[in-house]
Amino acid sequence: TPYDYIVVGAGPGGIIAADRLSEAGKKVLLLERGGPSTWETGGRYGPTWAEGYNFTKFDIPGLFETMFTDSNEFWWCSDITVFAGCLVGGGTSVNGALYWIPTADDFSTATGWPASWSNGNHDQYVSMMQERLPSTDHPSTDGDRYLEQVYSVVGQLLEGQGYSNITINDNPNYKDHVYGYSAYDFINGKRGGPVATYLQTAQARSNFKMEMYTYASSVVRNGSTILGVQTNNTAIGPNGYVPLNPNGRVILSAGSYGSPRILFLSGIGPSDMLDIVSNDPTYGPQMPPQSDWIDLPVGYNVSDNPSINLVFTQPSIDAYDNWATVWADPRPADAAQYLENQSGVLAQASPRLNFWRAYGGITDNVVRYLQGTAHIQYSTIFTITAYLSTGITSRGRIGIDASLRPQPLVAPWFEDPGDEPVLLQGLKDIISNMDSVPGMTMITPDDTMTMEEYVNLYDRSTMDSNHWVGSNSILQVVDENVKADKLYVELQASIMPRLPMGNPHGALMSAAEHAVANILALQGGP
Ligand code: 6FA
Repeated sequence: TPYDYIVVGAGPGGIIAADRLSEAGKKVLLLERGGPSTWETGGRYGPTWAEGYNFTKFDIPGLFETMFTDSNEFWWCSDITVFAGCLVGGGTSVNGALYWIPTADDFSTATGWPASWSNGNHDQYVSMMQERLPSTDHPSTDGDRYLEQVYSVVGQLLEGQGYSNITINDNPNYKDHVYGYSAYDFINGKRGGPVATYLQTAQARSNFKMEMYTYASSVVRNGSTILGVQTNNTAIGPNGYVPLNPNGRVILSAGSYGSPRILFLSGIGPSDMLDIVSNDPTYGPQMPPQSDWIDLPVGYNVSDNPSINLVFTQPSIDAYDNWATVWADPRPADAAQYLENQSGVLAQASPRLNFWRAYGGITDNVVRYLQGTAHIQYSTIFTITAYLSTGITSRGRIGIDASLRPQPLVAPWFEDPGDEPVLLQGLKDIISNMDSVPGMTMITPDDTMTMEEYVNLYDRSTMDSNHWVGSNSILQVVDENVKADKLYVELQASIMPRLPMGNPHGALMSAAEHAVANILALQGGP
Protein backbone atom coordinates (compact mmCIF):
# COMPACT_ATOMS: atom_id res chain seq x y z
CA THR A 1 0.00 0.00 0.00
CA PRO A 2 1.24 3.50 -0.73
CA TYR A 3 2.11 5.93 2.04
CA ASP A 4 1.95 9.70 2.45
CA TYR A 5 5.37 9.72 4.08
CA ILE A 6 8.08 7.10 4.17
CA VAL A 7 10.62 7.90 6.86
CA VAL A 8 13.93 6.07 6.55
CA GLY A 9 15.75 5.42 9.83
CA ALA A 10 14.33 5.15 13.36
CA GLY A 11 16.93 7.33 15.06
CA PRO A 12 15.90 10.48 16.91
CA GLY A 13 15.34 12.48 13.70
CA GLY A 14 13.20 9.79 12.07
CA ILE A 15 11.17 9.00 15.17
CA ILE A 16 10.26 12.63 15.81
CA ALA A 17 9.32 13.11 12.16
CA ALA A 18 7.20 9.97 12.12
CA ASP A 19 5.42 10.93 15.32
CA ARG A 20 4.56 14.48 14.25
CA LEU A 21 3.50 13.43 10.74
CA SER A 22 1.24 10.67 12.04
CA GLU A 23 -0.14 13.07 14.65
CA ALA A 24 -1.16 15.30 11.71
CA GLY A 25 -3.13 12.37 10.27
CA LYS A 26 -0.66 11.39 7.54
CA LYS A 27 -0.18 7.76 6.65
CA VAL A 28 3.39 7.09 7.73
CA LEU A 29 5.82 4.19 7.30
CA LEU A 30 9.02 4.21 9.38
CA LEU A 31 11.74 1.94 8.02
CA GLU A 32 14.57 0.74 10.26
CA ARG A 33 17.43 -1.48 9.14
CA GLY A 34 18.07 -2.81 12.65
CA GLY A 35 15.96 -4.57 15.24
CA PRO A 36 14.45 -3.69 18.60
CA SER A 37 16.37 -2.08 21.46
CA THR A 38 14.58 -1.43 24.77
CA TRP A 39 12.11 -3.92 26.25
CA GLU A 40 9.23 -1.69 25.18
CA THR A 41 10.27 -2.05 21.53
CA GLY A 42 10.55 -5.84 21.75
CA GLY A 43 14.26 -6.02 22.65
CA ARG A 44 15.22 -8.92 24.89
CA TYR A 45 19.01 -8.71 25.19
CA GLY A 46 19.68 -8.11 28.87
CA PRO A 47 21.97 -9.21 31.69
CA THR A 48 21.08 -12.43 33.52
CA TRP A 49 20.86 -10.55 36.83
CA ALA A 50 17.86 -8.63 35.48
CA GLU A 51 15.99 -11.66 34.15
CA GLY A 52 12.30 -11.51 34.88
CA TYR A 53 12.34 -7.73 35.24
CA ASN A 54 11.83 -6.63 31.63
CA PHE A 55 15.05 -4.64 31.31
CA THR A 56 17.44 -4.91 28.38
CA LYS A 57 20.99 -3.65 28.06
CA PHE A 58 19.51 -0.59 26.38
CA ASP A 59 17.12 0.15 29.25
CA ILE A 60 19.62 0.15 32.12
CA PRO A 61 21.66 3.39 32.10
CA GLY A 62 24.49 1.87 34.15
CA LEU A 63 25.22 -0.59 31.33
CA PHE A 64 26.26 2.21 28.94
CA GLU A 65 30.00 1.49 29.14
CA THR A 66 29.35 -2.17 28.31
CA MET A 67 28.25 -1.13 24.81
CA PHE A 68 31.97 -0.95 24.04
CA THR A 69 33.14 -4.11 25.79
CA ASP A 70 30.51 -6.71 24.88
CA SER A 71 31.47 -9.53 22.53
CA ASN A 72 27.99 -9.56 21.00
CA GLU A 73 27.84 -6.11 19.41
CA PHE A 74 24.81 -6.45 17.17
CA TRP A 75 23.75 -2.84 17.84
CA TRP A 76 26.55 -1.19 15.87
CA CYS A 77 26.15 -0.60 12.13
CA SER A 78 28.48 -3.31 10.88
CA ASP A 79 29.31 -1.60 7.58
CA ILE A 80 30.18 1.84 8.99
CA THR A 81 33.73 2.37 10.19
CA VAL A 82 32.78 4.68 13.09
CA PHE A 83 30.38 3.91 15.94
CA ALA A 84 26.76 4.26 14.83
CA GLY A 85 23.70 2.60 16.33
CA CYS A 86 21.73 0.41 13.92
CA LEU A 87 18.63 -0.48 15.93
CA VAL A 88 15.40 1.19 16.95
CA GLY A 89 16.38 4.56 18.43
CA GLY A 90 19.64 4.71 16.43
CA GLY A 91 22.34 6.46 18.43
CA THR A 92 19.90 7.32 21.22
CA SER A 93 19.53 3.65 22.16
CA VAL A 94 23.26 3.13 22.68
CA ASN A 95 24.61 6.54 23.61
CA GLY A 96 25.53 8.07 26.95
CA ALA A 97 22.25 10.06 26.80
CA LEU A 98 23.91 13.36 27.74
CA TYR A 99 21.15 15.79 26.86
CA TRP A 100 21.68 19.53 26.51
CA ILE A 101 18.99 22.10 25.90
CA PRO A 102 20.29 24.05 22.87
CA THR A 103 21.70 27.54 23.32
CA ALA A 104 20.36 30.51 21.34
CA ASP A 105 23.65 30.48 19.45
CA ASP A 106 23.18 26.85 18.39
CA PHE A 107 20.71 28.06 15.74
CA SER A 108 22.21 31.43 14.76
CA THR A 109 22.70 32.70 11.21
CA ALA A 110 26.35 33.26 12.09
CA THR A 111 26.71 29.51 12.33
CA GLY A 112 25.01 28.68 9.08
CA TRP A 113 21.31 28.45 9.99
CA PRO A 114 18.66 30.27 7.93
CA ALA A 115 17.16 33.42 9.48
CA SER A 116 13.85 31.60 9.78
CA TRP A 117 15.52 29.27 12.29
CA SER A 118 17.36 32.03 14.22
CA ASN A 119 16.64 35.03 16.44
CA GLY A 120 14.13 33.28 18.62
CA ASN A 121 12.33 31.60 15.70
CA HIS A 122 13.49 28.23 16.93
CA ASP A 123 12.56 28.66 20.61
CA GLN A 124 9.10 27.15 20.38
CA TYR A 125 10.57 23.91 19.04
CA VAL A 126 12.96 23.67 21.97
CA SER A 127 9.94 24.06 24.26
CA MET A 128 8.04 21.37 22.37
CA MET A 129 10.96 19.00 22.78
CA GLN A 130 11.32 19.73 26.49
CA GLU A 131 7.63 19.16 26.98
CA ARG A 132 7.90 15.70 25.49
CA LEU A 133 11.29 14.91 26.88
CA PRO A 134 12.47 16.68 30.02
CA SER A 135 16.08 16.49 31.18
CA THR A 136 17.30 15.33 34.55
CA ASP A 137 20.63 15.65 36.34
CA HIS A 138 19.60 13.16 39.03
CA PRO A 139 18.23 10.17 37.11
CA SER A 140 17.99 7.78 40.08
CA THR A 141 14.31 7.49 41.03
CA ASP A 142 15.04 8.26 44.69
CA GLY A 143 16.41 11.67 43.70
CA ASP A 144 19.81 10.91 45.25
CA ARG A 145 23.12 11.09 43.44
CA TYR A 146 25.56 8.20 43.47
CA LEU A 147 29.31 7.81 42.87
CA GLU A 148 29.74 11.49 43.63
CA GLN A 149 33.50 11.52 44.14
CA VAL A 150 34.40 12.50 40.59
CA TYR A 151 32.05 15.46 40.87
CA SER A 152 33.67 16.65 44.10
CA VAL A 153 37.23 16.31 42.85
CA VAL A 154 36.71 17.90 39.43
CA GLY A 155 34.42 20.55 40.90
CA GLN A 156 37.18 21.56 43.30
CA LEU A 157 39.65 21.70 40.41
CA LEU A 158 37.38 23.93 38.30
CA GLU A 159 36.41 26.24 41.18
CA GLY A 160 40.11 27.02 41.43
CA GLN A 161 40.01 28.14 37.78
CA GLY A 162 37.13 30.57 38.33
CA TYR A 163 34.32 28.30 37.14
CA SER A 164 30.81 28.67 38.63
CA ASN A 165 28.55 25.81 39.55
CA ILE A 166 25.13 25.92 37.80
CA THR A 167 22.24 23.67 36.84
CA ILE A 168 23.31 23.48 33.24
CA ASN A 169 19.96 22.98 31.49
CA ASP A 170 18.32 25.73 33.55
CA ASN A 171 20.86 28.16 32.06
CA PRO A 172 21.50 26.89 28.53
CA ASN A 173 23.08 30.14 27.36
CA TYR A 174 25.75 30.20 30.07
CA LYS A 175 28.59 28.23 28.64
CA ASP A 176 31.73 30.07 29.72
CA HIS A 177 33.49 28.98 32.92
CA VAL A 178 30.54 26.94 34.14
CA TYR A 179 30.16 23.40 35.40
CA GLY A 180 27.36 21.29 36.77
CA TYR A 181 25.92 17.81 37.07
CA SER A 182 25.66 15.83 33.87
CA ALA A 183 22.13 16.02 32.41
CA TYR A 184 20.39 13.14 30.67
CA ASP A 185 17.14 12.21 29.00
CA PHE A 186 16.68 9.13 31.14
CA ILE A 187 13.15 8.70 32.46
CA ASN A 188 12.23 6.91 35.70
CA GLY A 189 15.74 5.49 36.01
CA LYS A 190 15.65 3.99 32.51
CA ARG A 191 16.67 4.99 29.00
CA GLY A 192 14.06 7.48 27.86
CA GLY A 193 14.89 9.50 24.76
CA PRO A 194 12.69 9.54 21.66
CA VAL A 195 11.99 5.79 21.86
CA ALA A 196 10.21 6.02 25.21
CA THR A 197 8.26 9.13 24.22
CA TYR A 198 7.67 10.08 20.57
CA LEU A 199 7.80 6.51 19.28
CA GLN A 200 5.20 5.40 21.81
CA THR A 201 2.64 7.99 20.74
CA ALA A 202 3.30 7.21 17.07
CA GLN A 203 2.81 3.49 17.65
CA ALA A 204 -0.56 4.07 19.24
CA ARG A 205 -1.88 5.45 15.91
CA SER A 206 -3.42 3.23 13.23
CA ASN A 207 -1.97 5.46 10.46
CA PHE A 208 1.59 4.71 11.61
CA LYS A 209 3.59 1.60 10.87
CA MET A 210 7.21 0.68 11.65
CA GLU A 211 9.06 -2.02 9.75
CA MET A 212 12.28 -3.25 11.35
CA TYR A 213 15.06 -5.22 9.66
CA THR A 214 14.29 -3.29 6.51
CA TYR A 215 17.23 -1.75 4.73
CA ALA A 216 16.45 1.12 2.36
CA SER A 217 18.94 1.30 -0.48
CA SER A 218 17.64 4.21 -2.54
CA VAL A 219 14.74 6.49 -3.31
CA VAL A 220 13.12 5.63 -6.62
CA ARG A 221 12.45 8.67 -8.74
CA ASN A 222 11.35 9.70 -12.15
CA GLY A 223 13.41 12.81 -12.81
CA SER A 224 12.48 15.05 -9.94
CA THR A 225 9.42 13.12 -8.82
CA ILE A 226 9.93 10.68 -6.00
CA LEU A 227 7.89 7.55 -6.42
CA GLY A 228 8.91 5.40 -3.47
CA VAL A 229 11.71 3.66 -1.63
CA GLN A 230 13.65 0.57 -2.64
CA THR A 231 14.31 -1.80 0.28
CA ASN A 232 15.58 -5.33 0.79
CA ASN A 233 12.34 -6.46 2.45
CA THR A 234 10.23 -8.33 -0.08
CA ALA A 235 7.53 -8.87 2.55
CA ILE A 236 6.52 -5.21 2.40
CA GLY A 237 6.23 -4.79 -1.35
CA PRO A 238 7.06 -6.45 -4.65
CA ASN A 239 10.87 -6.79 -4.81
CA GLY A 240 11.01 -4.71 -1.64
CA TYR A 241 9.65 -1.58 -3.32
CA VAL A 242 7.35 0.65 -1.24
CA PRO A 243 5.36 3.30 -3.18
CA LEU A 244 4.29 6.78 -2.12
CA ASN A 245 0.89 8.32 -2.61
CA PRO A 246 0.81 11.05 -5.29
CA ASN A 247 2.58 14.08 -3.75
CA GLY A 248 3.95 11.78 -1.03
CA ARG A 249 7.35 12.49 0.43
CA VAL A 250 10.37 10.59 1.64
CA ILE A 251 12.19 11.71 4.73
CA LEU A 252 15.74 10.48 5.00
CA SER A 253 16.79 10.13 8.63
CA ALA A 254 19.32 7.36 8.24
CA GLY A 255 22.09 9.22 10.07
CA SER A 256 25.09 11.26 9.03
CA TYR A 257 26.57 8.22 7.26
CA GLY A 258 23.47 6.30 6.21
CA SER A 259 21.65 9.14 4.47
CA PRO A 260 24.53 10.12 2.17
CA ARG A 261 24.80 6.53 0.99
CA ILE A 262 21.09 6.41 0.15
CA LEU A 263 21.45 9.67 -1.77
CA PHE A 264 24.47 8.45 -3.72
CA LEU A 265 22.62 5.26 -4.66
CA SER A 266 19.73 7.46 -5.79
CA GLY A 267 21.96 9.47 -8.13
CA ILE A 268 22.22 12.50 -5.85
CA GLY A 269 25.59 13.87 -4.74
CA PRO A 270 29.07 14.71 -6.01
CA SER A 271 30.00 12.98 -9.26
CA ASP A 272 32.97 11.08 -7.78
CA MET A 273 30.58 9.28 -5.41
CA LEU A 274 27.97 8.66 -8.10
CA ASP A 275 30.67 7.20 -10.37
CA ILE A 276 31.51 4.67 -7.66
CA VAL A 277 27.88 3.59 -7.45
CA SER A 278 27.49 3.40 -11.21
CA ASN A 279 30.39 0.92 -11.32
CA ASP A 280 28.72 -1.36 -8.81
CA PRO A 281 27.29 -4.46 -10.51
CA THR A 282 24.19 -4.53 -8.28
CA TYR A 283 23.37 -0.90 -7.61
CA GLY A 284 24.80 0.72 -10.75
CA PRO A 285 22.02 -0.57 -12.99
CA GLN A 286 19.38 0.63 -10.49
CA MET A 287 20.56 4.25 -10.61
CA PRO A 288 18.63 6.87 -12.57
CA PRO A 289 20.15 7.72 -15.97
CA GLN A 290 23.13 10.07 -15.76
CA SER A 291 21.07 12.90 -17.24
CA ASP A 292 18.96 12.76 -14.08
CA TRP A 293 21.88 12.82 -11.65
CA ILE A 294 21.70 15.73 -9.26
CA ASP A 295 24.91 17.40 -8.19
CA LEU A 296 24.66 18.44 -4.53
CA PRO A 297 27.50 18.72 -1.96
CA VAL A 298 26.31 15.66 -0.01
CA GLY A 299 28.99 14.54 2.44
CA TYR A 300 30.95 17.78 2.59
CA ASN A 301 31.01 20.25 5.51
CA VAL A 302 31.15 17.48 8.09
CA SER A 303 32.26 18.03 11.66
CA ASP A 304 32.73 15.99 14.79
CA ASN A 305 34.21 17.19 18.07
CA PRO A 306 37.90 16.40 18.38
CA SER A 307 38.23 14.92 21.86
CA ILE A 308 41.22 14.03 24.01
CA ASN A 309 41.18 12.09 27.27
CA LEU A 310 43.17 12.87 30.39
CA VAL A 311 43.22 10.07 32.98
CA PHE A 312 43.62 10.70 36.70
CA THR A 313 43.67 9.04 40.08
CA GLN A 314 42.65 10.45 43.43
CA PRO A 315 42.34 8.41 46.62
CA SER A 316 38.67 9.19 47.30
CA ILE A 317 37.47 7.94 43.88
CA ASP A 318 35.43 4.76 43.73
CA ALA A 319 36.25 3.71 40.17
CA TYR A 320 33.46 1.14 40.29
CA ASP A 321 35.71 -1.55 38.81
CA ASN A 322 35.61 0.57 35.65
CA TRP A 323 32.18 -0.88 34.91
CA ALA A 324 33.86 -4.20 34.15
CA THR A 325 31.51 -6.21 36.35
CA VAL A 326 28.14 -4.53 35.79
CA TRP A 327 27.05 -6.86 33.00
CA ALA A 328 27.90 -10.26 34.49
CA ASP A 329 28.43 -9.68 38.17
CA PRO A 330 27.41 -6.26 39.50
CA ARG A 331 27.73 -5.27 43.15
CA PRO A 332 24.79 -7.23 44.60
CA ALA A 333 23.33 -4.38 46.62
CA ASP A 334 23.38 -2.07 43.59
CA ALA A 335 21.73 -4.64 41.32
CA ALA A 336 19.05 -5.31 43.94
CA GLN A 337 18.44 -1.60 44.41
CA TYR A 338 18.09 -1.05 40.67
CA LEU A 339 15.68 -3.95 40.24
CA GLU A 340 13.66 -2.81 43.23
CA ASN A 341 12.85 0.70 42.01
CA GLN A 342 15.38 1.79 39.30
CA SER A 343 17.46 3.77 41.76
CA GLY A 344 21.14 3.78 42.65
CA VAL A 345 24.40 3.74 40.70
CA LEU A 346 22.94 1.73 37.82
CA ALA A 347 20.26 4.35 37.11
CA GLN A 348 22.89 6.66 35.57
CA ALA A 349 25.47 6.38 32.80
CA SER A 350 29.16 7.02 33.49
CA PRO A 351 29.41 10.85 33.17
CA ARG A 352 29.20 12.81 36.40
CA LEU A 353 30.14 16.42 35.62
CA ASN A 354 30.21 18.65 32.54
CA PHE A 355 31.87 21.99 32.01
CA TRP A 356 32.37 24.63 29.33
CA ARG A 357 34.82 27.44 28.73
CA ALA A 358 35.16 29.93 25.87
CA TYR A 359 38.50 30.64 24.17
CA GLY A 360 39.24 33.43 21.74
CA GLY A 361 42.26 34.94 20.10
CA ILE A 362 44.69 32.06 20.49
CA THR A 363 45.60 31.77 16.82
CA ASP A 364 42.78 33.61 15.09
CA ASN A 365 39.72 35.68 15.96
CA VAL A 366 37.32 32.76 16.17
CA VAL A 367 35.76 32.04 19.56
CA ARG A 368 35.88 28.31 20.25
CA TYR A 369 34.35 26.50 23.20
CA LEU A 370 35.88 23.74 25.20
CA GLN A 371 33.48 21.17 26.64
CA GLY A 372 34.58 18.74 29.33
CA THR A 373 32.98 15.55 30.54
CA ALA A 374 34.30 14.00 33.75
CA HIS A 375 33.47 10.34 34.05
CA ILE A 376 34.59 6.91 35.04
CA GLN A 377 35.25 5.02 31.85
CA TYR A 378 35.93 1.37 31.23
CA SER A 379 39.61 0.60 31.94
CA THR A 380 40.40 4.00 33.47
CA ILE A 381 40.29 5.36 37.02
CA PHE A 382 38.60 8.57 36.08
CA THR A 383 38.76 10.55 32.93
CA ILE A 384 38.22 14.08 31.80
CA THR A 385 37.33 14.09 28.12
CA ALA A 386 37.97 17.52 26.63
CA TYR A 387 36.15 18.30 23.39
CA LEU A 388 36.31 21.30 21.17
CA SER A 389 32.75 22.33 20.31
CA THR A 390 31.11 25.51 18.99
CA GLY A 391 33.53 27.45 16.86
CA ILE A 392 35.45 24.51 15.42
CA THR A 393 36.72 25.50 11.99
CA SER A 394 37.81 22.05 10.79
CA ARG A 395 35.61 20.23 8.32
CA GLY A 396 35.80 16.75 6.87
CA ARG A 397 34.06 14.74 4.23
CA ILE A 398 31.92 11.60 4.35
CA GLY A 399 31.69 9.30 1.36
CA ILE A 400 31.67 5.65 0.33
CA ASP A 401 34.37 3.21 -0.70
CA ALA A 402 34.25 0.86 -3.68
CA SER A 403 32.14 -1.58 -1.62
CA LEU A 404 29.71 1.29 -0.96
CA ARG A 405 30.58 1.37 2.75
CA PRO A 406 30.17 4.84 4.23
CA GLN A 407 33.20 6.29 5.95
CA PRO A 408 35.10 9.51 6.56
CA LEU A 409 37.04 10.38 3.40
CA VAL A 410 38.59 13.40 5.07
CA ALA A 411 38.81 13.17 8.87
CA PRO A 412 37.46 16.37 10.44
CA TRP A 413 39.68 16.61 13.52
CA PHE A 414 42.36 19.33 13.41
CA GLU A 415 41.92 19.65 9.67
CA ASP A 416 42.09 23.43 10.14
CA PRO A 417 45.22 24.60 11.98
CA GLY A 418 43.19 26.94 14.20
CA ASP A 419 41.58 24.17 16.26
CA GLU A 420 44.47 22.20 17.75
CA PRO A 421 46.12 25.06 19.72
CA VAL A 422 42.81 25.83 21.41
CA LEU A 423 42.25 22.27 22.56
CA LEU A 424 45.88 22.12 23.72
CA GLN A 425 45.43 25.30 25.74
CA GLY A 426 42.21 23.92 27.20
CA LEU A 427 43.97 20.75 28.33
CA LYS A 428 46.79 22.73 29.92
CA ASP A 429 44.27 24.91 31.75
CA ILE A 430 42.35 21.91 33.05
CA ILE A 431 45.40 20.65 34.93
CA SER A 432 46.88 24.07 35.76
CA ASN A 433 45.93 23.93 39.44
CA MET A 434 45.96 20.16 39.96
CA ASP A 435 48.35 20.59 42.89
CA SER A 436 45.56 22.30 44.82
CA VAL A 437 43.44 19.12 44.87
CA PRO A 438 44.86 16.76 47.50
CA GLY A 439 46.01 13.44 46.09
CA MET A 440 45.03 14.17 42.47
CA THR A 441 47.53 12.68 40.02
CA MET A 442 47.44 12.56 36.24
CA ILE A 443 48.45 9.16 34.87
CA THR A 444 47.79 9.74 31.18
CA PRO A 445 49.79 11.58 30.10
CA ASP A 446 52.21 10.89 32.90
CA ASP A 447 55.00 13.19 34.00
CA THR A 448 57.42 11.94 31.35
CA MET A 449 55.53 13.78 28.65
CA THR A 450 54.52 17.38 28.03
CA MET A 451 50.95 18.19 27.03
CA GLU A 452 52.26 19.33 23.62
CA GLU A 453 53.85 15.92 23.07
CA TYR A 454 50.72 14.16 24.25
CA VAL A 455 48.49 16.08 21.86
CA ASN A 456 50.97 15.69 19.01
CA LEU A 457 51.17 11.95 19.47
CA TYR A 458 47.46 11.45 20.17
CA ASP A 459 46.06 8.95 17.70
CA ARG A 460 43.88 11.14 15.46
CA SER A 461 41.49 8.29 14.74
CA THR A 462 40.64 8.02 18.45
CA MET A 463 39.59 11.66 18.59
CA ASP A 464 36.17 10.62 17.26
CA SER A 465 33.32 11.78 19.53
CA ASN A 466 30.51 10.08 17.54
CA HIS A 467 28.89 13.48 17.08
CA TRP A 468 28.88 13.68 13.30
CA VAL A 469 26.92 16.54 11.77
CA GLY A 470 26.80 18.42 8.49
CA SER A 471 26.79 15.81 5.72
CA ASN A 472 23.53 17.24 4.30
CA SER A 473 23.78 20.75 5.69
CA ILE A 474 20.87 23.12 5.67
CA LEU A 475 21.31 25.88 3.02
CA GLN A 476 23.93 23.73 1.29
CA VAL A 477 22.25 20.42 0.48
CA VAL A 478 18.75 21.14 1.78
CA ASP A 479 16.85 24.43 1.83
CA GLU A 480 15.39 26.12 4.91
CA ASN A 481 12.44 23.75 4.71
CA VAL A 482 14.93 20.83 4.68
CA LYS A 483 13.94 20.03 1.12
CA ALA A 484 16.45 19.38 -1.65
CA ASP A 485 15.82 20.23 -5.25
CA LYS A 486 12.07 19.51 -4.93
CA LEU A 487 12.95 15.96 -4.24
CA TYR A 488 13.06 14.77 -0.72
CA VAL A 489 13.14 16.06 2.76
CA GLU A 490 15.58 15.22 5.41
CA LEU A 491 15.96 15.65 9.09
CA GLN A 492 18.61 14.34 11.36
CA ALA A 493 22.07 15.28 12.57
CA SER A 494 23.30 15.60 9.02
CA ILE A 495 21.32 18.81 8.35
CA MET A 496 23.07 20.66 11.18
CA PRO A 497 25.59 22.98 9.52
CA ARG A 498 27.93 22.84 12.50
CA LEU A 499 28.24 21.32 15.94
CA PRO A 500 26.07 22.65 18.73
CA MET A 501 27.53 23.61 22.10
CA GLY A 502 26.98 20.25 23.76
CA ASN A 503 26.63 16.60 22.77
CA PRO A 504 24.30 16.98 19.83
CA HIS A 505 21.16 14.93 20.25
CA GLY A 506 19.28 17.66 22.17
CA ALA A 507 19.82 20.26 19.45
CA LEU A 508 19.19 17.60 16.83
CA MET A 509 15.79 16.74 18.29
CA SER A 510 14.63 20.36 18.52
CA ALA A 511 15.86 20.74 14.92
CA ALA A 512 13.74 17.72 13.99
CA GLU A 513 10.68 19.32 15.63
CA HIS A 514 11.33 22.48 13.62
CA ALA A 515 11.98 20.65 10.37
CA VAL A 516 8.87 18.49 10.52
CA ALA A 517 6.73 21.57 11.25
CA ASN A 518 8.20 23.17 8.11
CA ILE A 519 7.52 20.04 6.08
CA LEU A 520 3.89 19.91 7.20
CA ALA A 521 3.48 23.58 6.28
CA LEU A 522 4.92 23.11 2.77
CA GLN A 523 2.48 23.41 -0.09
CA GLY A 524 1.76 20.51 -2.38
CA GLY A 525 2.25 17.67 0.06
CA PRO A 526 0.03 14.68 0.73
N1 6FA B 1 24.77 12.44 21.58
C1 6FA B 1 24.38 13.10 22.67
O1 6FA B 1 23.69 14.11 22.58
N2 6FA B 1 24.73 12.66 23.93
C2 6FA B 1 25.52 11.55 24.11
O2 6FA B 1 25.79 11.16 25.25
C3 6FA B 1 25.96 10.86 22.95
N3 6FA B 1 26.76 9.78 23.06
C4 6FA B 1 27.00 9.02 21.94
C5 6FA B 1 27.67 7.78 22.08
O3 6FA B 1 28.13 7.44 23.27
C6 6FA B 1 27.81 6.94 20.96
C7 6FA B 1 28.55 5.65 21.12
C8 6FA B 1 27.27 7.33 19.71
C9 6FA B 1 27.36 6.44 18.49
C10 6FA B 1 26.64 8.55 19.58
C11 6FA B 1 26.51 9.41 20.67
N4 6FA B 1 25.84 10.62 20.57
C12 6FA B 1 25.52 11.33 21.69
C13 6FA B 1 25.40 11.14 19.26
C14 6FA B 1 23.90 10.94 18.99
O4 6FA B 1 23.47 9.66 19.41
C15 6FA B 1 23.66 11.15 17.50
O5 6FA B 1 24.02 12.48 17.19
C16 6FA B 1 22.21 10.93 17.09
O6 6FA B 1 21.75 9.67 17.47
C17 6FA B 1 22.07 11.12 15.59
O7 6FA B 1 20.72 10.98 15.24
P1 6FA B 1 20.23 10.73 13.72
O8 6FA B 1 18.75 10.65 13.77
O9 6FA B 1 20.87 11.72 12.86
O10 6FA B 1 20.87 9.34 13.34
P2 6FA B 1 21.07 7.93 14.04
O11 6FA B 1 22.36 7.40 13.56
O12 6FA B 1 20.83 8.01 15.50
O13 6FA B 1 19.87 7.06 13.45
C18 6FA B 1 19.86 6.61 12.13
C19 6FA B 1 18.94 5.41 12.06
O14 6FA B 1 18.77 5.06 10.70
C20 6FA B 1 19.49 4.18 12.76
O15 6FA B 1 18.49 3.60 13.56
C21 6FA B 1 19.90 3.26 11.61
O16 6FA B 1 19.80 1.88 11.93
C22 6FA B 1 18.91 3.67 10.55
N5 6FA B 1 19.38 3.44 9.18
C23 6FA B 1 20.57 3.79 8.65
N6 6FA B 1 20.65 3.46 7.36
C24 6FA B 1 19.45 2.90 7.05
C25 6FA B 1 18.92 2.35 5.84
N7 6FA B 1 19.64 2.35 4.72
N8 6FA B 1 17.67 1.83 5.88
C26 6FA B 1 16.93 1.84 7.03
N9 6FA B 1 17.40 2.34 8.19
C27 6FA B 1 18.65 2.88 8.20
